[in-house]
Order: sequence, then structure tokens, then C-alpha cells
Amino acid sequence: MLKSVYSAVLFFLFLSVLTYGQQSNSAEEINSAIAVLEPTQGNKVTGTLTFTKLQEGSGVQITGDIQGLTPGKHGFHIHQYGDLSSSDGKSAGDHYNPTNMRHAGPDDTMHHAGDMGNITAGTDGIAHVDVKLSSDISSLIGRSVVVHEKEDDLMSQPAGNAGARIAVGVIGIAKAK
Ligand SMILES: [Cu+2]
Repeated sequence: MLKSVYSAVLFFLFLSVLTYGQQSNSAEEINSAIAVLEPTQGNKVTGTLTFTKLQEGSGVQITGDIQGLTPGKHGFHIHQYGDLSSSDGKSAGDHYNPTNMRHAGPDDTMHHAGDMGNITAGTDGIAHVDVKLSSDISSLIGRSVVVHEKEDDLMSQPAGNAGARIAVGVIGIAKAK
């Protein structure tokens, strides 16, 4: 008798642990993210980018404006870490590259998941961003967006010879509008 009560208690404990696990696994669905870009030391580039989960298939659309740039092309990537502790942006690590590809342009068959090519600033120093990435939005949360001093040649390893990091921003979950 005592033994079966004991088994029943154990069984309920087991059930509650299982249910708890399921609850913590059902994470909130992320539909939109934001990155507020701040200049690295000695620069004045700023911007705000919105990440919107695409409703068809997987992927994300990234839109927004970046200002304070020198006119022309600037390398533009998702980097691995959302760590902005160093004033030169290097703590953001290398390009986000979970599948261990070579660096290239976003239109090449194989490239880093974080390769977004270049943004182009006009004579007003503003670049209008509108790019699509195939990554799932949740895989980008906590990583960073980096804007570079120079053009990404979409070829040189490991980062397109794009020079210093002039603006960085962490990708965070956006507040619902
Ligand atoms: Cu970069």
C-alpha cells in the first residue's frame, strides 16, 4: 500500500517535471527585431534597423537608414557576438558564419550567413538599407550589425578587406508596435 502511494507521488513529480520542460521550451515567437547602431570611437555613424520575419518561408527583411557615412560603399555584416565592450567594435567577433562557409557576397551561392554585402551612402552620407537574409530571425538575436569603413570586395578572406568597424549595434527583440 505504502509502496503504491510512493509510486504515485513519484509519477506525479515526474509528470510535473515533464510539463515544466514543455512550458519552458515553448519560447515566445519573435516577429520583429531592432538594432540601434552607435559609432565606434572616433566615428559618427548612427542608424536604426528593423528586422521583420518574413511570413513566407524562413528569412528576415532588414530595413532602415544609416547616416554619418562617407559617400560610397561600406561593408555591412552580421557579426557573431552582441558584445560591444571594445571601443573599436572588435569584441563583436567575426562574421556570423554558423555553417562554416567562405566569405562572399549575399548573392553568391555560398557565403557567410551574416554576409550582407555593402550599403551605399549618397552625397548626404545616408544609406537606405533594404536587404533580405535567409537566416531565421531568432538565430540573429543577441548578435550584432557592423558597418565598415571601406567597401567589402565580396571576395577577400575572411571579411572582404572592409577595414575598421565604424558603427555597431546589437540585434534585440523589438517592442511590439
Ligand atoms: Cu563586418
